[in-house]
Amino acid sequence: MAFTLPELPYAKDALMPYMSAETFEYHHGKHHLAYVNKANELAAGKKYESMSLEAATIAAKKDGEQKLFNQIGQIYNHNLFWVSMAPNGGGAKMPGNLEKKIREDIGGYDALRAALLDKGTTQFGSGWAWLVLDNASGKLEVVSTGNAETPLTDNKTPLLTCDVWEHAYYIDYRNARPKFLEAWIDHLANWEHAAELLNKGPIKVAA
Ligand code: MN3
Repeated sequence: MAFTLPELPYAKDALMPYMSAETFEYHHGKHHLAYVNKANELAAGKKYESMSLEAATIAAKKDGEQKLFNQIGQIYNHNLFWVSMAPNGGGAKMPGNLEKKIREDIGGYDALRAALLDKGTTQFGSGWAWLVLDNASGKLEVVSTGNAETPLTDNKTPLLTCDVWEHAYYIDYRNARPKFLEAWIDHLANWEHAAELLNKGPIKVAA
């Protein structure tokens, strides 16, 4: 079994009222688990089984293994999503290194918040909103990706991500994606974790 479902770093009801235990039961316990099971099925006997998750994501993309990439990319994206949230997260208070870098590269917290809201809201259909470090320029950027796509395959280091597939918010917010995004940024975003990833610098993935 190459790919595994990680434990949540908090109890399923720890993010209430902004994300319910029921959402976690479906999103982590069924959707994410299904990606893991399908990835293991598709990767069986192939080189991807013995790679790190990051390397397998990049390799599947590069090899044009789209079916496999969809599953592995979703595992990578969800793994980051769970740790991109924390009880009592969100808001403008964040570690100094991240706050300073956001001020320099994006123009400050208000601009970051507006950009995440915009990217998450305007991503048509399923996808993700991200705060990333561009490995080439060394600057922070806010981007969106569709379906299972991840900035990891575009020479960027993901620091924080918000899932904007309907399954991420339909139980708690119904069709109101902007309300979900606002609550996510104001009350859930795990800036501490993003700051730790920023401290580590550009992600290095062995080919
Ligand atoms: Mn999801």
